[in-house]
This record gives sequence, C-alpha cells and structure tokens, in this order.
Amino acid sequence: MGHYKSNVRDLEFNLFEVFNVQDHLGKGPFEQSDEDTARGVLSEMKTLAEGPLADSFADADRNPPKYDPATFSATLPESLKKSYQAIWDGEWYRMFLPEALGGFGTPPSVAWAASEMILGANPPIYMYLAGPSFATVVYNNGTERDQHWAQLMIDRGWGATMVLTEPDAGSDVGAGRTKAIKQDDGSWHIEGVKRFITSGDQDLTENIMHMVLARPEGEGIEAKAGTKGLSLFLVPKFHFDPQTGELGERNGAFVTNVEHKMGIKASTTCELTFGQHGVPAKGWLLGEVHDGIAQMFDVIEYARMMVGTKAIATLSTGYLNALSYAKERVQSADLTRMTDKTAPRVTITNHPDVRRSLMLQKAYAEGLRAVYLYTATFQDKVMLGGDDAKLAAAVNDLLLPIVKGVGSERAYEQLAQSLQTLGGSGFLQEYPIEQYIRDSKIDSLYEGTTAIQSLDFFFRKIIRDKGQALAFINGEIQSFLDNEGGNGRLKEERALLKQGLEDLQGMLGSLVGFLTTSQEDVRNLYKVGQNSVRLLMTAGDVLVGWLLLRQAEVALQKLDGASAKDKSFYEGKIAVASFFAKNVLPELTARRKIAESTDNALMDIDESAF
Ligand code: ST9
Ligand code: FAD
Repeated sequence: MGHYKSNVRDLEFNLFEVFNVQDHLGKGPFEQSDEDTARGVLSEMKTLAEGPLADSFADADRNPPKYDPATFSATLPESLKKSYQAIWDGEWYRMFLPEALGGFGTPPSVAWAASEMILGANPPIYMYLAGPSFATVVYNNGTERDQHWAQLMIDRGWGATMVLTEPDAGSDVGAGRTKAIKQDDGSWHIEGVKRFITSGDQDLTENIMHMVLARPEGEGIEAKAGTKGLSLFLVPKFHFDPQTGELGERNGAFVTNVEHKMGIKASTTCELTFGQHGVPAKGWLLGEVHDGIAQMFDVIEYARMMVGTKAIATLSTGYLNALSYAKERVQSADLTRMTDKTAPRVTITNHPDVRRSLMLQKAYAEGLRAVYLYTATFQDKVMLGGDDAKLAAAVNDLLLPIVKGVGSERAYEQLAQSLQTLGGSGFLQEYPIEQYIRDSKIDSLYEGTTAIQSLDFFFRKIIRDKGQALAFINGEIQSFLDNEGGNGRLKEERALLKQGLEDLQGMLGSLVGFLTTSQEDVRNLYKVGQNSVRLLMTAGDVLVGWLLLRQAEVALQKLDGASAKDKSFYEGKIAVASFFAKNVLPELTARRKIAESTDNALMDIDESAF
C-alpha cells in the first residue's frame, strides 16, 4: 500500500448528494459531462493517485532535485519524472482547459475534486503541471499572437511559472524593482532578480514560459508606484519560432539558485536572474496592455484555490492514516478499568482522548473539503453564465481566502494531531505524516500569508463588496436554520450554529465599527489588524459547522434502507456534525468577546519590550 489514502466516497457524497452538481452537468459549457463520466473521472484518478503518483512521494523528498550552477539548471529525480509522465500522458490537465484550447468540458467542482487526489498524493507534480492552466490565462488576456502561443504552450507541453516575489517584495508585491526596458523590435529586456520561484527550472519539459511582473520603462510609458505600475511579460526559457514553437537560442533568464527547504523538496524553488549573464532576457508584454497585477491575479486566484485544496487534501490523508493506525494499535486498558492491572489492553480508538482528536481531525478534513467544493460550485455557476454569474463570482471571491487561509492553518494544526495519534511512531519517516507536516507548512505562507488572506477577506471581499456576497452566504445559513429539517434531530446543534453565526456577526460588527471610527482616530485601524485573522478563522468555523450540519441532514434522510457500509458512512456524518457543533462552535463566543474588547495596548508596547 502506498502512503496516500483517498476518500472518493466523501467526494461523491458532496458532489452528488449535497451540492447536486449533476443538475447542471450536460448543460452549456458542461455539455460533454454527465454524472457517470464525473464518477468515472474520480475513480480513474483514485487509481492513478494511490499508485503511480504516490509512488515517488517519499523518494523525491529523500532525493530532491539537484542544482548545477555551471549550467544554471535543475534536474529532478527519475521517480518523480515517471509520476509526472503518468499524469501528463493521461491528459488530465485538460480538465481545467476551455473548449477552445482542447478542454474536456469538466465543471470546476469535478475538476477540483479530482485535483484533491493529485494534491494529496504528490503535490509537486501538480505544480509542475501548471503550463496548460497558465496558458489559459495567457489565452484569456492575450492578443491573437499570445493566443497562438498559449496553444503552443499546451501542444508542446511546456512548463510555466508565476514570477512576482523579489528579495524586498514578498507580501508587498508593489515594492518590486525588476524593470522591463522597451526595445525597437516590440520586445522588452527584463532586468532584475526574482526569488522563491516555483518550478523555475526542471528537466521535465522542453521549455518553460515565465510569467513575470516587471516595471516598464520607455518613451511614453507613465511610471506608477506600487502594483498598478507593474506589467506582465511572457519570458521563455528558450526562444522559439513564433509560428511552430520550434526551440531557438537560450534566453537570458537564468536560475541562479535552488533553495534547500523544510518541505515540498521535490518542487524546485528558484532564484531567477534576468539579463545579468551577458544575454538579454527578452520578454513580450501580455495582451499589449499595462495591466500586470490584474492579469496576474487571474493566475493567483487559481493558485490560491490550489493551495487551500492541497492543504485540505493532505489533512484528509493524514487523518485516514492516523485512523487506520489507531484501529490496529493496542495500548493500555480501557479508562473504566484503569486500576485493574490485569484488564485486557484495548485498541487506542477506545481512549476518549484519541477519539476526541480523531473526530476533530475528521471534522476539519471533511468540513473543509465541503468548503472548497462548495466554493467550486460557484465557479461552475460563473461558467454557466446567466443572471447568477456576477453574484457567483463575488461569492467565489469571498470564499477563496477561507479556502486558502483557513484550509492551510487548520490543516497544519490538525496534521500535528494526526501525528500525535501515532505516538512516537508518528515521528518516524516510516510513516508519511512527518512529511505531510513538512510539506503542508508552506500552504499558510505562499500565495499570500494568512495575514494577507485575512486583510483581503475583510477589506476587499467584505467592505469593498459592500457585504453583498457575505449577505448571500448569511442568507443561505439563515434559511438552513429556519427550516426545521433533520426529523427533529440536531435541534441542539442548530441552536449552537445559530449562536456561532451571531458571534461571527458580532465580531464583524466590531471590526466595521473600528474601521468607521478610524476616520476620527486612524489608529483604530490597528484594532482591525489585530482581529482580522481571528475573523477569518471564525468565518471558517461557521462555514465548516454549517456544511457539516447540511451533510448530516442529508445523511439522516438517507439512513433508512442504506447498505451496511453506507449506514456507517451516514452515521459518521451525523456524529461529526454534532461533535463539531458541541465542541468547537461554543468557542466562538469567547473569540467575539476578545474582539469586542480590543484596545490598542498591544500597539503601544515599545519594540524593546518584546
Ligand atoms: C506564489 C506561488 O507564492 C506559490 C506556488 C505556485 C504554484 C503554481 C502552480 C499552480 C498550479 C497549477 C496546476 C494546474 C494543474 C492542473 C492539472 C489538473 C489535473 N483578487 O489591494 P490593492 C489586484 S506566487 C483579485 O491596492 P496593493 C486588483 O487588480 C506569489 N484581484 O493591492 C487590484 O486593483 P483594484 C504570491 C486582486 O496594496 C490590484 O491588485 N504572492 C485581489 O497594491 C491592487 O490591489 C502573493 O500572493 C484579489 N483578491 O498590493 C502576494 N487583490 O483594486 C500577497 C488585489 O483596482 N500579497 N487585486 O481592483 C497580496 O496579495 C497583497 O495584498 C497585494 C497588495 C500585493 C495585492
Ligand atoms: P514577508 O512579506 O516579509 O512577510 C513576513 C511576515 O510578515 C509574514 O508573517 C506576513 O504575514 C507578515 N506581514 C507582511 N506584511 C504584512 C501586512 N501588511 N499585514 C500583516 N502582516 C504582514 N513567489 C512567486 O512570485 N512565485 C512563486 O512561484 C513562489 N513560490 C514560492 C515557493 C516557496 C517554497 C516559498 C517559500 C515562497 C514562494 N513564493 C513565490 C514567495 C511567496 O509568495 C512569499 O514568500 C510570500 O508571499 C510571503 O512573502 P515573504 O516571504 O517576503 O514574507
């Protein structure tokens, strides 16, 4: 058995029993899909993920990519290349492509469900697969020339990167200094150093298209400070024939270092130096417009969803590994017979504390899976178009920082609990959990740290949106509370969810108050900053609590006449929803009180006192 444990039953439960995505399969852009093909996608992906993809997970961690400074190149372990080839040959990347670029017409909800399995089995492989998805952004934002290049990127299987970060510009992308100097032939020469670039070099693909943010210079170009002064350039590793894609000379974008790091070692993290080794780094302006940050956010939104799904996928396999260990491991007597030294020893699933921890792991693994899949259903709605599309886009935007920020924080925290379930064995490399923890720590850092997600959530997705998307979600939860489903069961849990929702609303009210009064005292903004992550995490808990209860309601309806296996599955859904409502949601009241009573004492402390 490989390390990866998928959960197709839960994926299918979400898609077809809770969110009913089959209702929009076969329609519009999803004309080619139906429920059978969607189930087929998941079943084939399970086989691939648990087998050929998972195979290189540990080997590529222990034998990571090598960097050769003489040739400025990185080479990957053979085991990883084999896994990559398996997924590339299956053309799975087409799941996310539009029809015009050879897509399968798969709805995002199904594509993300399948992605979860790749990301749980071997996340670096997914990142090396970025070429076709990034080509879609080139296609959507590009001129006819760029659109042809996008097709070349896909047909020739090129890799791709997103290149924003610089040594002095991480969260603050607008501080970037890399420049682009206009040339007479219509190209641009890029000069500067970028760092931490994922997949910046590899020996999987014949070429790599770097998508680079840089500050344009030249006659008639207005210099603007911050992110709004950045443009997006297509900078290939090798020049190519613009018609056929045939490779030419090496371009002057060189990888000058590959980082040594805590986790995801198989994914190369590169320093990329432009135009400083005697060869100009030539780039082409995407779409011939200076709108780099907005164009790059098309990539970022996709990547933030990917990072959250990656974290949640890892938590799920971490939990399932911990569960199977706990069912086998015999240690200590039952607590009720603790004084009887001759009492039989029991499996650790009998100990209340192990049960508590496993149920919490299950709650976040399955609750957060429901959150990312719920989010993906709004991506389906955007693609379906129609009157709902604008609101659906706003709801997707609102939920993205929760998928990314809450997904990554809770996954890392709960993976520590998965390891704890194995006792000392969890610390060994014989089991996958230590690597899961190392590999998932990055998820709360890249694509915008959790603090950045929380500021995005409050200032952009709630305040700037005038609370419209938030009002929609609030309405959905409220109507769930108002309708007396669940055959009279789950009454107490509904009351706890109601209280949780009120606590979230109260906390949000406090933050809006701080923001409003900042017009008189600007330092009140610090009170927002002290609470923004708390707000994000609380919104995440309310969503998890609600979606688990929605699932429990479906499970209650399906219990009668269910097979023995399904019966256990549905009972598990009811149990986990009830556990989360009773054990986590009451904590929200304390968090609300903390937010309400925030002062600025923290900000008054002299730095030397820390
Ligand atoms: C990174 C990469 O970390 C990590 C790994 C990548 C792996 C890639 C692989 C991907 C996988 C693909 C695989 C596919 C395989 C498929 C196969 C399947 C089988 N939403 O607020 P302002 C825009 S990369 C949308 O004033 P500041 C907007 O245009 C590095 N747009 O910002 C706005 O203008 P306006 C990641 C947004 O104060 C403009 O920005 N780095 C949003 O100037 C200015 O907005 C980061 O993420 C949004 N949420 O700058 C940086 N927000 O207002 C984190 C802004 O007019 N830092 N815009 O609309 C931030 O996000 C900062 O908040 C900041 C602040 C830079 C935006
Ligand atoms: P900083 O921005 O210096 O942040 C340090 C701390 O300060 C963080 O805790 C942060 O939350 C906090 N902080 C900063 N500003 C604020 C604020 N305004 N409010 C509150 N707190 C704040 N970048 C790319 O462009 N392309 C890639 O492919 C890519 N891949 C990466 C792969 C790896 C393995 C790593 C480690 C990084 C990668 N990055 C990539 C860079 C990544 O996106 C940045 O590391 C990230 O955006 C944070 O920037 P920073 O590291 O400079 O931290």
